[in-house]
Amino acid sequence: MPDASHSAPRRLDVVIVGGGLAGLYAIHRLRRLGLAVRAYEAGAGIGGTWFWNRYPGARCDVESLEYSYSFDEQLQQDWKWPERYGTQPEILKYINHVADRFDLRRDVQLNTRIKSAIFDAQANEWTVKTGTGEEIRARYCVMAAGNLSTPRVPDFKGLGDFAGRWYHSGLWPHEGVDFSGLKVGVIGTGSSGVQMIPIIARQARHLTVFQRTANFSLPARNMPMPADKERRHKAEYPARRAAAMETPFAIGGHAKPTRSALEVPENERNAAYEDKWQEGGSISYLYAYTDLLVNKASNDTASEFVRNKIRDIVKDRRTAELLAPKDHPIGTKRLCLDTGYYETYNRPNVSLVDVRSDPIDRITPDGLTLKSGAAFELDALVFATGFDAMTGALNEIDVATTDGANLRAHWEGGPLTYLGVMVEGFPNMFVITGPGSPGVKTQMIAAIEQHVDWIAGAIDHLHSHQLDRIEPTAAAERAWVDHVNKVADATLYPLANSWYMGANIPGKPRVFMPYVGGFDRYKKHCDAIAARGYEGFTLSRHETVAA
Ligand code: NA7
Repeated sequence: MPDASHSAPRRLDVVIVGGGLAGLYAIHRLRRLGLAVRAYEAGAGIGGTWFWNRYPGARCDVESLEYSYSFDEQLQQDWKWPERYGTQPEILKYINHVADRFDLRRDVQLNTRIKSAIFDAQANEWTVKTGTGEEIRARYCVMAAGNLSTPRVPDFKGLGDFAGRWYHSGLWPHEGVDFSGLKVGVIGTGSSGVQMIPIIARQARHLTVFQRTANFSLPARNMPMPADKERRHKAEYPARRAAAMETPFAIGGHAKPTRSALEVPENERNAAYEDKWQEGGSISYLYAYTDLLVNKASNDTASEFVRNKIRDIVKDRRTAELLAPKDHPIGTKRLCLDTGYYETYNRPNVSLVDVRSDPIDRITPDGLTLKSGAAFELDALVFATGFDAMTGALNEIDVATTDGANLRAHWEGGPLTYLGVMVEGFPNMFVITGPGSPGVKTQMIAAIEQHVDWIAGAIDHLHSHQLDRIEPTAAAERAWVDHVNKVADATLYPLANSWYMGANIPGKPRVFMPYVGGFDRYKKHCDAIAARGYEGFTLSRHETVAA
């Protein structure tokens, strides 16, 4: 790597951290304001999540006709999704196509990790430094660093001594991994584990799954894209996108529920769940009734239906009971979508080990041992153990100001933001789908477009009013955080120990991070705030000092 520490700093209007779906759209949208922009991406390629997560079976859990950019009608008409749900290679191909089509690559710098971002209050500009010492100065800083981009390998003793190969789902080798003939261990049964386990099971000599928490999973019912479905969807694309904006998950095509699960007789309710189970997809299931995410008794009916499905599918009684989640209501952790997940446990070469009752004690040269002393011989070990979600990427960067603010300190008790988009004390820094935003609870690309469009609107407003600084007030930030908590507390979400809560990272503050009041409500609120002249923000003009 060249040492760029002595060259003159590059000057931009907007420095963007991250070259995934959010960073790329930010380049496109902010360029249209005539701004000089550039994105810095740690990976050797663009695509963020879809660049890194190359584990077997990696696939989006939102249907591909929905999970795509909406900003260009011709793009959405031209692109052909071969399957109901996009695979990782297919989505990465799409992202690369978008980058070429809109000439985005000239403003992306790859293999560049941002180490610090310091706001100079006097000069009214951000100075961002890369891992090689390169310096970039810009009026605005857009953090598009991702919510699930800081892979986490638990701090197990002895990992350095393991004689086999080990992998993390989010850092998967580009050349792939051949597990043929190997004794493989997978730790973790979240979305990544649930997607990879059926595929690894077909390759491995033996697969041992180490499960701490059983997760609910529904059949994806993936299939080749039906031509008539694609035709119908594309004929109505703009209207469908607009309709999605009016839903809580920013996903269209599902009839709005009208009744509580408890208003319906049991046989009728189970028939409705059966229809959703056969249809496949998580939104459809959780949208069966109005109150599945707010009323425990209603949720119990939906949870029990899936537990019974697991008991029907998995032949070994003990394994079935271990796989049937009982410690959280369905939907309060990310609901997984699978292809043959539960069926995999009927294979003779697959075994399930409960590491909740008997936790992993240490990794050994030839496998791992549990606290009880039980030992497992393994040739390869896969960590599907998730990410330091939502705050991990920003906490890895030294974000501070010359006025003495420091983001890690500001977020010590849990992340504080206004609208999930800005942070008090950090002027002109925008976060895409950060904590306090509904992003991770929605069709992410819709949320990304909404956030970036809102930010573009705010910058445009500043410029047209001869202003150059925007920052939320402490009161507005406090009120938003309180609102996010209040909304979450009225739901069942806090009942689960999830990454939404920071519960997967030992020592991380337990704060419910996403806004779960619905994308529709959030978007209207953001629009109203802008229409009222950016209520809750201080907008000002600063005499800039030439550097
Ligand atoms: P997740 O959903 O965070 O899942 C991680 C899994 O790893 C989960 O089952 C964890 O159990 C398990 N885990 C984590 N640490 C340990 C230790 N120390 N011992 C045993 N098991 C452990 O990550 P994914 O990558 O699957 O999915 C992330 C998101 O990507 C997903 O929500 C979608 O939005 C796409 P736990 O539940 O914490 O007990």
